[in-house]
Amino acid sequence: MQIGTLCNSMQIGILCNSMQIGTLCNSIQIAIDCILIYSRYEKNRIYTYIGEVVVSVNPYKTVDIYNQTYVDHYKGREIYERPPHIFALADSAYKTMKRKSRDTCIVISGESGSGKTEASKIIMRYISAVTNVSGRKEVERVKDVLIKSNVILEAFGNAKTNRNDNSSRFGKYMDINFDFKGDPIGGHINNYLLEKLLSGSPDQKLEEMKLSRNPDEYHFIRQGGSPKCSTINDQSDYKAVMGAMKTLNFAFKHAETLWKIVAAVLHMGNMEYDTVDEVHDTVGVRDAHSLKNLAGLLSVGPEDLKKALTSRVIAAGGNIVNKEFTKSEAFYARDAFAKAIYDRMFSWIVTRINEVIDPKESGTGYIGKGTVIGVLDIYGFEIFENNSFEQLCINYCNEKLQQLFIELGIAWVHVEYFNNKIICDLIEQPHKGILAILDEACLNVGKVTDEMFLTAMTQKLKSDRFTCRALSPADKTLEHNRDFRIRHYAGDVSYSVVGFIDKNKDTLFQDLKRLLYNRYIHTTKRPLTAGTNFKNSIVALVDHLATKEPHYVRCVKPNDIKSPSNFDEVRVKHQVMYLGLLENVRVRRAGFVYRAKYSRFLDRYKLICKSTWPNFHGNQVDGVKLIIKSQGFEKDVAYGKSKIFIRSPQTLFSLEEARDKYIPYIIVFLQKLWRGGL
Ligand code: AOV
Ligand code: MG
Repeated sequence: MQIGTLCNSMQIGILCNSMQIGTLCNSIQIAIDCILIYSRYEKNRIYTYIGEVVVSVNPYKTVDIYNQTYVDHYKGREIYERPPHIFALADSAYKTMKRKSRDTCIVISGESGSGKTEASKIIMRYISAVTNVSGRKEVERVKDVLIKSNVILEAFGNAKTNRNDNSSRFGKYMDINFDFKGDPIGGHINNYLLEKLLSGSPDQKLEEMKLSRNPDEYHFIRQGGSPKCSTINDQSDYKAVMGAMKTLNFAFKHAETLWKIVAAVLHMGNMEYDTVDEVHDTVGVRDAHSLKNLAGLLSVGPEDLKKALTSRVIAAGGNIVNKEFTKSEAFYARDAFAKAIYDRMFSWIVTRINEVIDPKESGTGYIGKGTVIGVLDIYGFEIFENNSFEQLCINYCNEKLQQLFIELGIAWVHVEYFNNKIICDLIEQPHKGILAILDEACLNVGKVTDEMFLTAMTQKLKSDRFTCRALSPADKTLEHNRDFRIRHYAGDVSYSVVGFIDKNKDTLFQDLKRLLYNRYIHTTKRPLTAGTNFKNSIVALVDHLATKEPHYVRCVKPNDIKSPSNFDEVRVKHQVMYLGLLENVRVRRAGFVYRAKYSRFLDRYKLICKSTWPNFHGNQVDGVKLIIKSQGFEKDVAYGKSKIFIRSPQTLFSLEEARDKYIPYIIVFLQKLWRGGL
């Protein structure tokens, strides 16, 4: 606490002093935040408040802090009344939603393996534990379905990676809908950017699917290097998934189809090609047997499949001709095809789950959507040794979220902060931004190389946040004619353009589509690129979040060795920086724990002040000022354009208490009014 006070004054210092002192103070602030996080982590206290944000450090061990005693401890309490805990944040989001009938959301970010998905599950379980006190059967069913839907999504959407044994390869946003009593009645899921797969099913299934138990036999699984994983029990997980599918009413034949598709994708990865014509560099499928297997799983003819995998139909000079693939084209088509099948399957699963959890289907009889708590579990900022298109998308998404965080927090008060908008514009602006330039490069299939795209960016982008040039001859972070660098809020990131065009195009060759859909698709409309699709979904997400009252969880990974007893200070410092906690600190220095629109504040507290009760006819700000004055809190508030800001939680508690005190009188007042006594 003392350190905090010391730094308060330092932090204020940097806002008015020179940049250099600012940078120095930034690192002092980061160091102090790290000390604070560490001193709690050391005592097994994995949660810390930094400003309004809950920082969660992955304990990499079971900590017994989520049982019923803890639930009771946090249920219905004000956030600052109890030690920092994710339950306090979940309860705060829930209370706001219930008390104020306001939609709220919880944004969870952090790097891979930092504990985001676990945090989102803990929040879901907490909400499940504190709702449905009257024990309605339909509500219990809704809760069960919501929790089980997660099991299915994880089964198909998670994979073992170097950094996390159970890594979500998709970003997930889930709305939970509540009725007026505050009980869950359904939900809705959106997913963003899915990557790849791994699975574990019993022998009989494998036999049917013509699959082997040894994961090393599959090219796609082998890619990861280490498919076996001590922390994951495939057999029991498989049972849990099948159980979850049953709860969600997946028809048996649908579940079968899903496993078939997984099998097909694995088989597809094993497809090999031999050169059949050296001169024209054309290929044939090496193994007729696996081709037959795959055709069987996809329910298409082997000959048709072979044709689609080794050639494609193109329009040339008004004629339709069959053009054979070169070997590299064939491999590319194979992988694109497998990826697209998997991606579509995952989208199908999400659609199906959404049908089941739709509030209209809940059986609770509740009409409408009620109020909502949204939970966002999304990858945080990524800086690797080699950064590519995926990192650009992820980092762009984080810039957008950070911008929203800043806008919702301090739009009205002057605090010097990193302006994310400049970077968002650099990436997303129509016609001028990086994604637009990339889309343009993708229009000329086969003619524009990644390197030409890089040149186009250099010519068109005029921003000091973007460069293709190394800082000095000694600067090895930027390879000439291959890399570009962006100055993100969280730091500088160099991206390699290799593969950008292919990844952005991400289109399935038309013949493969035709084969699967069994009909001709008219190709007049160009499909949207991966980058544009991602941008559109993130813009929609941010717009959606902006309508809600936000709560933030920032997850921190204490070390890279999944150890429960190792706190790597350098790694944690980086994360404190990337997670935007510093900006959050600046918002905190401005120092307000609560904000509300004038109209809302007036409605809620007008009853505690004689001059505003029962109706105040003047300007809303004046009404709010009268209420504040009547309680003597003038020094603890600030007035923004459309909102009032309150500095300390105590003020808020006192306002609430006063309100509770007056409510019985109001009821008597209203009763008299109804009886005509007034
Ligand atoms: P992520 O969601 O942030 O990574 P997870 O939530 O999957 O990370 O956490 C990774 C692993 O850390 C889990 O499987 C647990 O073993 C452990 N863990 C995390 N939080 C806790 C906790 N509160 N208590 C106990 N163990 C925990 V990624 O999806 O890879 O971005 O892509
Ligand atoms: Mg995850």
